[in-house]
Amino acid sequence: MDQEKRNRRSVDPATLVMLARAEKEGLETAWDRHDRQEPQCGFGLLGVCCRNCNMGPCRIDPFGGEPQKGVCGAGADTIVARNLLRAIAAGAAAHSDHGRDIVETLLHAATGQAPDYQIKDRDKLMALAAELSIEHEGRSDQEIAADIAAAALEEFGMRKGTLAFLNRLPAQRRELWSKLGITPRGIDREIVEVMHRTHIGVDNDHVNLILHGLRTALSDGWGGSMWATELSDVLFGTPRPVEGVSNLGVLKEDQVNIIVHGHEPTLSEMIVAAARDPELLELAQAKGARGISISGMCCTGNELLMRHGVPVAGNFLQQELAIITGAVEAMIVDVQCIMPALTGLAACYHTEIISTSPKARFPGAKHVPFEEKSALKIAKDIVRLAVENYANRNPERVFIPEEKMKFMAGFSVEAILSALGGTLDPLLDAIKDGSIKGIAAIVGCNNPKVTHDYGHITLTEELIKKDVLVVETGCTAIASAKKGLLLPEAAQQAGPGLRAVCEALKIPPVLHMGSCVDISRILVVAAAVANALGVDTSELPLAGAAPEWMSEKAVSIGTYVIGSGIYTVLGTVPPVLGSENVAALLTGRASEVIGAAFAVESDPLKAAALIMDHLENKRAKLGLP
Ligand code: BF8
Repeated sequence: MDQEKRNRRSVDPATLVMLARAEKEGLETAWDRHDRQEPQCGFGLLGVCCRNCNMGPCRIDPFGGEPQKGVCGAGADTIVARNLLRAIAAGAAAHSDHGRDIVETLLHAATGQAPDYQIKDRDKLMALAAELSIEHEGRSDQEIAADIAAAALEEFGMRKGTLAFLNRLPAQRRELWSKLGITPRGIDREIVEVMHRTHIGVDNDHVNLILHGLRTALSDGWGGSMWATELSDVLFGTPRPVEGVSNLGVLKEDQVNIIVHGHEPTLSEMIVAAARDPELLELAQAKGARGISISGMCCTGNELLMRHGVPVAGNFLQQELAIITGAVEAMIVDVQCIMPALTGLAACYHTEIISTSPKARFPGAKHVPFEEKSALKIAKDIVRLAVENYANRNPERVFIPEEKMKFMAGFSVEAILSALGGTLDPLLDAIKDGSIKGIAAIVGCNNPKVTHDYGHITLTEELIKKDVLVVETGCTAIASAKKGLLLPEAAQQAGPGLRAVCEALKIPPVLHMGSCVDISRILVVAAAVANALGVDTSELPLAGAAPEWMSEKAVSIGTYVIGSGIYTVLGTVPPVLGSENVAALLTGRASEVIGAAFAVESDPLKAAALIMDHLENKRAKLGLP
């Protein structure tokens, strides 16, 4: 492949070096497989293909020719809306099922069935108890935690009222949802109802369908994801500012390298503890390694770096490249965003892919079932497997790129408040006087359809230059970490207002707020700012963006962000253009209905301009300079 074509694949130097290496070794990556999919199916891209019953598959001619209806009579509006809803349901399910697992871990920890887990943040436990009106006087932490877990579990299946965390929202927003009939009820219930409504012959009205899509996504953002975040903090500690190192250069030539990849912190926290075990460290030395090095990938990486400063090896599109370094003894995976291609690639090296979740088996991987009741023991067994595998490494095939970059992460809501001196006032004052023009949340994945990390970094740099405070999660935050944007020194690249605020508070202009479920932290900040100013979230100078999104989780996220009143710019096109009505609703009329809409803009510089226009518009309406 010529250099120019390769350079269009990524802006990350470590990735480019490893792509050249992959080519030299004759190994394929997601980029190659994407090229082989071209041209991608036009019906699929437009969302006009329906496979919801066996009279089909049906598709609609997007150019107005025949057919214009599926066998059942469903037209493009119905089909596109139904497909969108199913993507929202899958995304909400992924986040919320992760949330449920964390709730169960807390319950088991509280009832003595998961002895390796403790309550690490008692203050948060007590704050949640107070918020949920759970009695805490004279009761043990375990009793309180068990009640909180029970209250959380209640929200998944059989809720008669609505979600507890909606109380965090301004009254205006809750009233609007109630008026529109989109106040989420049980988390599972909304997801099930998507599957019901999108079955043949149920809901055919695209507006009615999309309203339910909003309700389902809101049950993720203000339910499943928020529970995942809150209770992970209780169990593993609420993040505080912490330093770490990012990119593939964190892998160690002379140590056992273990990568933890996936999403749930339950196992990875134990792996980090197991890697400190003196007996395993001794075994590593006996095998000729200088130590055991743990690094993270994707959102497991984010969970660990937020709480422990564990190095992060890369974001979504770098998972295959990590294996191509030839220096990884084990990649331990749980759920979500783990490419099925990994096992085939690992077979070309000594790397063991170790799957751990009953929900996610990978043919070709070694499966070590993870159980909370013997978490640390299982984690030690897995680490031992990796250590023993060090002897199988072929030093001649080891190729670790040099690139690595320091970062500062750990900006939970609590950490942000503490950096501000315990109150939101300094932030509100900076927004009011215009030193900070607004806040942009940039989140989401990588996608080989667009240049890896280019959208994330370009949009982030452009916005901080214009005095917008940027908060990030997921693969976006890892992109910024690799580029050095998560360092306090990056404030030098910011506009004068933001720079002064960051320098006074000694914080970076881009705050890493965690994994993708932690976008719930961003919702909490948005609600708190709205409450402090006495306005609805939709009136604030806030914006969201997902420049390189690809997963169904991102569809749910985007939907709950606009449902929460926050304008959102997508960098890759969602498969809705086959219905003019659905596209117009999502990018236009939604603003009148819920106070926010999507925009689609693949050029991050133009996306930045859209966001600046939006922020200026909101500021003007609030009478701010
Ligand atoms: O949940 S940003 S590629 S890793 S889906 Fe996946 Fe997308 Fe990365 Fe985290 Ni989020």
